[in-house]
Amino acid sequence: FEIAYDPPGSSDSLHVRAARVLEANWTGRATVPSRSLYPHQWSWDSAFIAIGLRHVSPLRAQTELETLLAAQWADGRVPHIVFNPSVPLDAYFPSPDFWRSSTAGHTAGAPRTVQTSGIVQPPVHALAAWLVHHADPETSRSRGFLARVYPRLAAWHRYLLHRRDLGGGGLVSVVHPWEQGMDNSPCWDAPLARITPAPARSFRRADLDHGAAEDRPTDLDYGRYVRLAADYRNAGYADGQGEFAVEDPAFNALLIASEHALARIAEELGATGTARHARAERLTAALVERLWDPAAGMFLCRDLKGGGLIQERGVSGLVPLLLPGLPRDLVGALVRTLRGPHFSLGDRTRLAPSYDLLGEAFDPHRYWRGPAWFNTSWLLERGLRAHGELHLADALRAAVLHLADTTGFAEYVDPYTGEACGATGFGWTAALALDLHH
Ligand code: 9WN
Repeated sequence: FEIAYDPPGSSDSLHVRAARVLEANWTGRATVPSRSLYPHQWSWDSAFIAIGLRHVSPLRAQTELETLLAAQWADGRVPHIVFNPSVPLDAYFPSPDFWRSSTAGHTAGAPRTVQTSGIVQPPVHALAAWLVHHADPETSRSRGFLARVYPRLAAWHRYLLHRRDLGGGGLVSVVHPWEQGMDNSPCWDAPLARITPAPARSFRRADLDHGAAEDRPTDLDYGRYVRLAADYRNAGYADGQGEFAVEDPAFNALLIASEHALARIAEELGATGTARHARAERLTAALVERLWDPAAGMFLCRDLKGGGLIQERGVSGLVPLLLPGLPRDLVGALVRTLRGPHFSLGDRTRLAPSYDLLGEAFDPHRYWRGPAWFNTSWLLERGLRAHGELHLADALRAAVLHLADTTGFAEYVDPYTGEACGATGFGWTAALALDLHH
């Protein structure tokens, strides 16, 4: 008889095509986001990739996270890039000779055997470790996976909570737009405007060898990224001295979700998770207190240097929907905002745009200034489902699967047309489509 559906594993299914991307991007110890644009290991990419990879190879998913955590600094920070020594220096900018982790990062405890960047990315890792464990608890237990990663994840959270509470209100700050992961979001325009850009001739962008200039950040953005990173490096990667400090809703929401996951990991290891759950709850209260904007009906970023909430609507302000412990009325408001004119999910867009459709800076092709990304859609899908918004969650899931597959697993897409932008064969697009396919 005819098989009327497409089960995971059938020869030309999405499962197979997505798994092929992850296979092609696998280096033996980790998965690169893109063979062309991003030929090293990235921190939050690896966490998202592990979440999908667990359906193909739980062991590889565990290795992915362990490789990243092996590059952790003694102060607890998990670097945003772990460099692959066999990739030529000019393949990606900024390269290891810019970050100089083993010398400039000496005091902060950078590892000696691997080269890394000195900034961080959103802490999706404990959440990923917990989900990876669940895919195959037997292999995980036999390898002592959770016991191995737990102390490193705990030190990572400790670093963020102790060294990065720059506002003193309990939330974590990012000190560079690359740390938050949505590099050129209009949310950063105001805090970045105060930064004197490094001269364009002082560095060479490798991204323009692979990506269309109109899909990427501008040279002026890059000048400021370089200035901020160089200042941080020149201060020995010591925290609390830089000119840029922003409390971001997605970064903090991911920390909260990961703190809950870490509590569950502790419980699985026979300890108590009570203190961690309580901490996650306190962080949730701080998130609401410091970043919720009732008029916008969503969370906003707080600029610690310029003072106050940044009046730009980025998708990051919807990501806290992920938290099961969010007050009911805020959940309702977030869902209304997601469906309303600024994001128009299910109406004019099928995946949430990265930035306000009505915002002055909106650009449907330029990176984080409007295009829709698959990681944020995955986070919103999880959140909608957790809060019982099944109709919206189902539609978003279907859109992720369809657009990931038909674009060749694009890095991001035009939120109106679904046209592919950036790289194809992109790691987290393949991984998160795989996860939602299961
Ligand atoms: C800088 C790897 C990374 C993602 C980020 C995305 C982009 C890097 C870049 O690529 O940033 O870290 O060179 O533009 O913005 O979210 O982790 O995929």
